[in-house]
Amino acid sequence: MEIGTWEIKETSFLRDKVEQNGSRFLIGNGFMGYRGTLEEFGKKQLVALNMAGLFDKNGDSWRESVNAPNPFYVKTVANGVELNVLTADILDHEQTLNIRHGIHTRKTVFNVNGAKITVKSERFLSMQRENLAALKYTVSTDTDITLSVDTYLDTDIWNIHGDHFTVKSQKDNFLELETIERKLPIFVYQHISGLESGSAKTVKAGEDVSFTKLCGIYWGEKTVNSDKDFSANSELSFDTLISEHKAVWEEVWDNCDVKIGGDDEAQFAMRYSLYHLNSIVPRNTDKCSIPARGLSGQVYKGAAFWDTEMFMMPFFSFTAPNLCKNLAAYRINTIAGAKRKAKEFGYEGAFYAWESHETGDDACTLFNVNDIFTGRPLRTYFKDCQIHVSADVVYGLWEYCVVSGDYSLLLSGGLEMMYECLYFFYSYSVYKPLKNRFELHNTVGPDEYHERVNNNAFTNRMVRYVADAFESALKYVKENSSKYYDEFCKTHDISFAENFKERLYVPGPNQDKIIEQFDGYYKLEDTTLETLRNREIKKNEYWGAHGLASTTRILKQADVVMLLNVFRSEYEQSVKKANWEFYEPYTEHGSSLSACAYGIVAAGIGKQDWAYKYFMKTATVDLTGDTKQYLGDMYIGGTHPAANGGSWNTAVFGFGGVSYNNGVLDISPSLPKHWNKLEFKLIWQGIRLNIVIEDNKVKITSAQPTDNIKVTVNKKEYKF
Ligand code: IFM
Repeated sequence: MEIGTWEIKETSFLRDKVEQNGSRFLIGNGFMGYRGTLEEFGKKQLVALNMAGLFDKNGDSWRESVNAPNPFYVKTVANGVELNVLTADILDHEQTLNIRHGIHTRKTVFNVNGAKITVKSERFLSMQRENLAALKYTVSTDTDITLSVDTYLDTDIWNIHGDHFTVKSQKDNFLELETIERKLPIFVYQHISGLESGSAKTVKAGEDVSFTKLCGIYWGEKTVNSDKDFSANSELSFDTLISEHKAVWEEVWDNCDVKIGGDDEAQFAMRYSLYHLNSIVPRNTDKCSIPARGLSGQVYKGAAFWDTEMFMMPFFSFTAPNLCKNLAAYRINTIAGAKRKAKEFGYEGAFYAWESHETGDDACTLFNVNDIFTGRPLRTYFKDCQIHVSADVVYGLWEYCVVSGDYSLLLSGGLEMMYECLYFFYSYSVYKPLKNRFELHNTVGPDEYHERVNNNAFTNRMVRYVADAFESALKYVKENSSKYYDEFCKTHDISFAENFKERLYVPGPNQDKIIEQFDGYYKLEDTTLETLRNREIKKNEYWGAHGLASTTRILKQADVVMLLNVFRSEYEQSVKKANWEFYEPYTEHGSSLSACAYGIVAAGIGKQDWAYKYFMKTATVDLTGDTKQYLGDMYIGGTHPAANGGSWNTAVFGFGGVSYNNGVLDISPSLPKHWNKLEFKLIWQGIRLNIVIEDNKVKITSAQPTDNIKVTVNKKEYKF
């Protein structure tokens, strides 16, 4: 694969890369994502137009996001030979993704009995009109040929857990569908210009056959009047549509680009990560969040995890607060599901879904991985014990408020949500009278290989965060909206909060400065990753759920180091260093969420080489495809938005040294040795800042008045 300034290019057709390139060459507009497959592909090549926020369940299978019919399917036959890279003779092939503008192109030269026939296509999902998908397709030839080109809305698409719609009616340019479970309507339109689809004709040497195809995809309430919307859109030319689409992308880059001097590879990987984040974030709704595999398909059921709040929202809160607000509001909107889950497990308050769909009910099952030896489902405790998710959700909301300075969500369910999460933790906790403290037992921390542990340091500290954040939020509401505050206090018993906060046990550093990941971690077998790999009997064996790692110190992903990352201003350098060095050799990085935490903490403790290594690992994850593809026998490929967010976090919080405490934004950079410049944008409390770090100097500029914000560099205050 070749990498340019703003594009990736595959310069030959590689059959064994079809699946990986489907994710690498993904285009998306937040409403839908289209895998980087070729026009002639179908289900077997994992073709999918993955819809954000639309879910369905077929029979007893897992509920998952819906893939709509393929708008870009084209079947081209020249002199009786189908121009299909899978079957025809290829002379030349190029597949390109332009990440500046979210445009996918391909060019393939086929040899059909001596005739050189070139197929070119260009496609995008409009950032300006979210329901619109557009394709331009051209065939040219150096010899006279008979050619037939056919394009339609193809239902031969990839699904992991069964079909998700039935066809209610079908006309030439329109498909009316209905989802199986909730009977939601999906309307798909097409408008083709410049082609008589299907009919064979003679094309002379040197001539082109070219057409454009616009498709409109609508579901749920949006189907009402969608015919009018689509016909208005389809009156516009491909060129007009692509220019407005590009203009939106230009604006996106203007708000979020990160420039790295002296390292083209890192520069591209950084932008590629930002491209993915911006392609998949919902732009016009607070009814869905970002799935753990973005819009690259149905892996992980198309559900949103803690990945959004802890790994992606920092980027959006600093570069696109309006979008971040929607993500925070999604959790407020789905609190009913979280309350149902708490009740189901015998608790109070709001226990958020480990895998969240549109209602907030949990898509995660109690048997979420299959045993590779027996094929039987394994009992996993992600759903019932990974309680930190309710704290992560609060973290996402509260950090958004602090960074943006916009606290309005507190009055539209935010304060309530914080309260319900805190109350959930209170109901989950165990009071130890002899120690006079609350503990959290039977939990799963980020390291999912050790299930049902007591006092996981990360989880307990996150719960303390919820208690602190709730206290601050309550104070804010009291000072700014006394009526709301009075009503809230009348209707909520907040008397438990202070006591719970004060007596909640948070494991701290021991004498050797190490924080024990959970009670009893030290007693586990002290072994190495290599030993565990050698013990594997079968490839893709799952190491958790009583598997290989569960009786050892080997961890799946950053756990204590995740704690040190989230609360990096709280722990002394020596504690961070000791723990980083202690846990690093034990960490498998079996999750793409792991590397950035190690990278950020490393950057803060002077381990620049390590930080760079982990930065590159997180930033290139979707370029190299160097991640686990299977969990047991479950396919888990696709894109990795948490790692994409992790790239920004490592660059800005790690190398840029950005932190904020008590209303002050600080920039204390430490760049990798070979970077001669790092430039990024931040919106801090409504003020747009441009930050350039170069020659050991930090230059901050803003086009807005900055009198109301406080910014320090290396902890010294400057006026600018
Ligand atoms: O949320 C993560 C989890 O931490 C590790 N397994 C994959 C999930 C989705 O990315």
